[in-house]
Amino acid sequence: MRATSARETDIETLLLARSADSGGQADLLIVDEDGQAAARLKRLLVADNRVDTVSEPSAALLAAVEGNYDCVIVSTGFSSYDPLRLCSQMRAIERTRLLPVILIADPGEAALVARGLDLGVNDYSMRPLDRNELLARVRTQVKRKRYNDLLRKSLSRTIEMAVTDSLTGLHNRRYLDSHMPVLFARSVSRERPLSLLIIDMDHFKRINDTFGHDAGDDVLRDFAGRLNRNIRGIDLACRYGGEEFVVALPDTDQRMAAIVAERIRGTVASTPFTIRVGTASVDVTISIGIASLQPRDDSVEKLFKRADTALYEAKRSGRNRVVG
Ligand code: GH3
Ligand code: MG
Ligand code: MG
Ligand code: MG
Repeated sequence: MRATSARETDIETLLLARSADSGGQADLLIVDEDGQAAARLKRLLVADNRVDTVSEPSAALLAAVEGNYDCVIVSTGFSSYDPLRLCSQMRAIERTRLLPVILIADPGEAALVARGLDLGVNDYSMRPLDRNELLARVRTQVKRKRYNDLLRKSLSRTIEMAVTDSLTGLHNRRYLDSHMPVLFARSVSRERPLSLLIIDMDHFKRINDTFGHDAGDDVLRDFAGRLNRNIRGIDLACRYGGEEFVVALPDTDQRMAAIVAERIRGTVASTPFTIRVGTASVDVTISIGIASLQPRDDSVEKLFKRADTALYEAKRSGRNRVVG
């Protein structure tokens, strides 16, 4: 993978910050038991933001979870409810874990505010409220939240790229290697079957040599599509390298795996592959080796080894077949 220079990272961060900045109006949720106080607070904020108000703490939690708010502003004025409970509940729920909370408190409530900050409240404002100060505090929290959202999105894209094969969109070997031990351990502990298919294209060199490398790539992409259409959502298909693919089939014994493998082999052999060279299409076949978890298996490697031996046997005995 290409190394990213410090300068590029700086520029990326700058772009991120700018796009986080350009949000315009923010979506705010005011939580205040006192309807009139909530309306006053809303008037302070509404010129620059979209503002909803809610008076019940339980309704507030629901709104925070289900709404798409940038910041929640909680008044300490509840008579029958600890406003900090709402804050800790929000911190305990994944959807609202990082949602900014600003506390609106009375000057005598310093201890409550301190406890709130300990519980994950992000900021506070004391009554009587100053409009400009409050707006500045809200803006800061909204900006920080949007920036973090963007960073998280960009990070998950990076992670996804690291485990995806860019040619076919299937998982790559790195992903399979990290997940096979998990599937293996789960199958062993639940005493459930697990099967593995190793698939290798037959005489793939000939396809490259005859039609060119781009045509070979077309075949690999087309094959990935056919593979995906013939397995379940819980199956794990990956391009293991070159023109070799591996499929892990949880909850699938050897007999069922053979049926799946035969279906995949058939879908390749029965329909020629379209390639970009003229209007040409090319006949492709694959060989598949199968192995299924056995009681004496103590590692993923043993399973791989048996599937590999079966694949070798499929090649040796004439290709375009399933062995195992
Ligand atoms: P067989 O497996 O049936 O024994 O024959 P084969 O010709 O497929 O054998 P081998 O595994 O030795 O060759 C695989 C070829 O696949 C060699 C390589 O040039 C080609 N190949 C590997 N990766 C890619 C790729 O990403 N794109 C293309 N177009 N070709 C690839
Ligand atoms: Mg080979
Ligand atoms: Mg091959
Ligand atoms: Mg090969």
